[in-house]
Amino acid sequence: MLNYNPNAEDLRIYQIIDANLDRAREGLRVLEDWARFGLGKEKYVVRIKDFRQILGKNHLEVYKQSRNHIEDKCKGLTHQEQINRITSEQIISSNSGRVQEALRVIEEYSRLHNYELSKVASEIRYEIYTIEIELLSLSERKKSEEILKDNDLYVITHQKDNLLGIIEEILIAGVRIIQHRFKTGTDKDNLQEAIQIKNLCKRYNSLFIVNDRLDIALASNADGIHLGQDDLDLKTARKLLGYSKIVGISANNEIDISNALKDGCDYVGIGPVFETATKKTKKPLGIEKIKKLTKDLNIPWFAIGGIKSNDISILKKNGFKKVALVSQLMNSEDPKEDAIMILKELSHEN
Ligand code: TZP
Ligand code: MG
Repeated sequence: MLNYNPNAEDLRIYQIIDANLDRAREGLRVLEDWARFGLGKEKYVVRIKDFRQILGKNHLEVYKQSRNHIEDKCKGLTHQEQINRITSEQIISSNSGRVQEALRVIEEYSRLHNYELSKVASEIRYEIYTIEIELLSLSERKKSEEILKDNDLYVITHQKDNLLGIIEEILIAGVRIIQHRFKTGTDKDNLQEAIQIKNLCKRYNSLFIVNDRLDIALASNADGIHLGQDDLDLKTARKLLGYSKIVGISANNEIDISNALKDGCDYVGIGPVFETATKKTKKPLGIEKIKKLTKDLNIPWFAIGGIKSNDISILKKNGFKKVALVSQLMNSEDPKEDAIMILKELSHEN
């Protein structure tokens, strides 16, 4: 039972609870502000705010009063780790940890005299374990979304002998989105190659996306997957990949695009714009049709199919801002110089 006329031992316990309620609420506020300003995720803001308010209601006067009785000799102590914290991920992790620890302390010390508070602390602690993972995943995805938004050239691989060398040249040129696409070969070899490309992309702060194969995407820790209409459906892919990865969809008509948007895809590839030997069976859509399809599209979209360097200016004149290329760069004599030139063309105001 709560003692409104606390003795020295009660006061020590109440002081622990007082300090940890403050600690938990401060940590929650840090998480809430990241969910709000960093991620724009209202769902998490509402949940975290609710936890802060529950803890606030349980922050009784007797707990607050206890801090006047005993001096805290460790006030103001900091740890080197606090000074080293720089990235938003580190801030989320350390503050989730802070909330979890504080709630555990409250849970233990209030169990005997305030069972209700102990129970609430335990319930919120469990929720924070999940929220921490989800906020971290969403932050990772947000970074990928920004790369997709800020970059206009998306390069897709072809199976080649010197693929790693070509990709590195393209990355050196400044391309920040690479999709690994393979239709033959053993899973073992394809996975090994995917891991090597992933490592290269990481070195150049670039997105690494795997075509078709969710297992290879997962095993190579790709940043996302690209799926066609006959591949695994978007919802299943999202469920298996989690919140941290991006999912791109190939679409060539209104229905595919609206389904992809409804299911929450991160970008779309639309085409073929022109005839292409890379996908011989697909009939080209042409520029006008793609203009119609993308009129109201408000997620990143990449025109794909048969695009050569000298098509970029006409595509730009028609409002196409982003393109995806396979053969133009994979079969180039000088992939680095070609990529630099295409990037320059894409960046021209039009
Ligand atoms: N999807 C639509 S067209 C296409 C894909 C994968 C192939 C594009 O290749 P290329 O060589 O750039 O025409
Ligand atoms: Mg496919």
